Amino acid sequence: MTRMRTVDAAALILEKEGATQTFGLPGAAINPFYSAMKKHGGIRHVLARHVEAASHMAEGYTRTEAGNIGVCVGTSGPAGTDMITGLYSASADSIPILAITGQAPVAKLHKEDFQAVDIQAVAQPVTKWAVTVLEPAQVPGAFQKAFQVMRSGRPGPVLLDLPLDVQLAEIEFDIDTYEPLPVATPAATRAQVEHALEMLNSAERPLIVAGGGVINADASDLLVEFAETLGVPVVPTLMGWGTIPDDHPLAAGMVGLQTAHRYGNATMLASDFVLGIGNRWANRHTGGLDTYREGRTFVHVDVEPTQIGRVFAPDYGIVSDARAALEVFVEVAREWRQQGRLADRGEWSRECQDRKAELLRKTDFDVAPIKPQRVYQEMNRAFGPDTRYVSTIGLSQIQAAQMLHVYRPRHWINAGQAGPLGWTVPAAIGVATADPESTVVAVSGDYDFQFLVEELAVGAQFSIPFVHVLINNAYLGLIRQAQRGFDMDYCVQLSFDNINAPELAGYGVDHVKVVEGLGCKALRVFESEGIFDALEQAKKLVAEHRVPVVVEVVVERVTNVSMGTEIDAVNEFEALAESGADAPTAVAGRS
Ligand SMILES: Cc1ncc(C[n+]2csc(CCOP(=O)(O)OP(=O)(O)O)c2C)c(N)n1
Ligand SMILES: [Mg+2]
Repeated sequence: MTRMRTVDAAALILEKEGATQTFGLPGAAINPFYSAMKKHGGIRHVLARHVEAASHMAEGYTRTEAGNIGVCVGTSGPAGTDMITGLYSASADSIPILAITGQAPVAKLHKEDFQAVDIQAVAQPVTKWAVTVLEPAQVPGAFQKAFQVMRSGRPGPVLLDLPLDVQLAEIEFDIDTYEPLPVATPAATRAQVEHALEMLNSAERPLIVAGGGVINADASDLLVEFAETLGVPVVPTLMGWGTIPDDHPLAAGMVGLQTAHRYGNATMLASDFVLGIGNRWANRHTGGLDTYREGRTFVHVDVEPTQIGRVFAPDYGIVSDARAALEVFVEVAREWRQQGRLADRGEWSRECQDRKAELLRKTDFDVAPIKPQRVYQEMNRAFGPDTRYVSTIGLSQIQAAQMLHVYRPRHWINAGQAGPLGWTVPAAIGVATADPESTVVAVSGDYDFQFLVEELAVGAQFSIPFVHVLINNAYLGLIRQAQRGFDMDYCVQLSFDNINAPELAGYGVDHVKVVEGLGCKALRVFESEGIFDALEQAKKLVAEHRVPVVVEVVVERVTNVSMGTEIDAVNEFEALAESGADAPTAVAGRS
């Protein structure tokens, strides 16, 4: 046993648990923890410019590699409250991040001390566990439990709040014999898997819906193997996108009201059976449940027991980690194939492929001002299958999901449920911190970009390289489109005549100047022909300068994007592809 401050024990535990990348900013109440990080020497720290951003950076970092846990650190009071959006986002998307906050001394907690807020209570609904640690000797146990909680069952964030005197107190602690606590991983039994497979086998047009739980469990390879063994098409959810490569013959497209493919929805509507694994029947995926469920049998596999039946009662439910379930699904499916017990799915999967080749949206527009669809077409050309895309919300994110292609798990990193504006820049910083060698490409609308734009300086300061494609329509585009139902265009304009930049012709903010002022590189494009060259140039600038490089594409002000309230009633506002030439970067037909 060694006598040390609790914060020194905490730093040693972070190292032993493998969580050595922090994002945050100091304040008086968290300085002891910062002194422990300095003394330890092995905990890396990226200094954010806003605490909310630090929490999104931690989430981006976690989501990039299996096993990663990003840590965000802040002082007492407003730092913790600034992190709440990040904790909500991580919690909603089942992503473990550890938030560490400073706090007023224990004896001052009820005295309205400076920056003393009950962050434990505030954070509780948006974490798996939030606690103000009142006893110094409980600090090691609190950290140990935090990692167990974050990794067990449905993963999610934890907040540890450390009063100043608790941080400074000395305890006896032995890191050499410290062991991470066991992580609970419920596993499907063979009987459960056989029952589910019997149901699937007796269906005529079955689908597998693969959710983010498959990616969290690092089980994408098993999912693809399972689908291939059965010959059954796969619909990835927005959180599961990348589980199966878009150009795989069994990739059937995404389903939903917004971030969906025409062929994905048509295939769902044609199906008679759905096996959902690690998904949560999100309302933007299902739309109206009557339409989604009609004529279909459902099996739901989820790691969290209370998720089964939360949105609707499936015909059969299995509580299991996705990897644990898929191991048994693959084993039984292989046996059944050998025994000739599996139904032949050739015709059904060919039908799905035909829809994938035919039901396309047009991207090959060549007009001025630029139509945003063209931007995604050029991105498909410029960025390869190893690209990690990062996006959040807005028309730009919706069209990105409709038109880009994703080939690998953890290569579409999107705030799926919470969709907090401003998430993209800091999340991309977290992703590029975790994986500085692959191409990281952020996609934002102008408003999302402006929310936490100051974080670009963090990218410049710490040499964090990524390309940021900024689709500028000078509008809160998604909300403008939503306001059509109210017959109004109210408080959604971002346009103004910028007295310093008349060349922007009323588009308002001069993003190029802002970006350059923050120490990054920026390119601006007004014409379709220039998009591809700008993206290529951005890749070169990223390689040369190792900083964020923004490609601002000034697009038409108003583009109404395909969406609806039912999966059989998605409104198509724009021209559809009539031949392959209209959608030259669609993946159908490549397989
Ligand atoms: C914190 C927060 N406030 C409000 C919203 C609602 N919202 C969703 S998209 C959007 C506008 C996005 O505009 P922009 O980023 O320019 O994207 P566009 O739709 O124009 O492509 C708003 C206000 C939100 N998601 N998050
Ligand atoms: Mg916009």
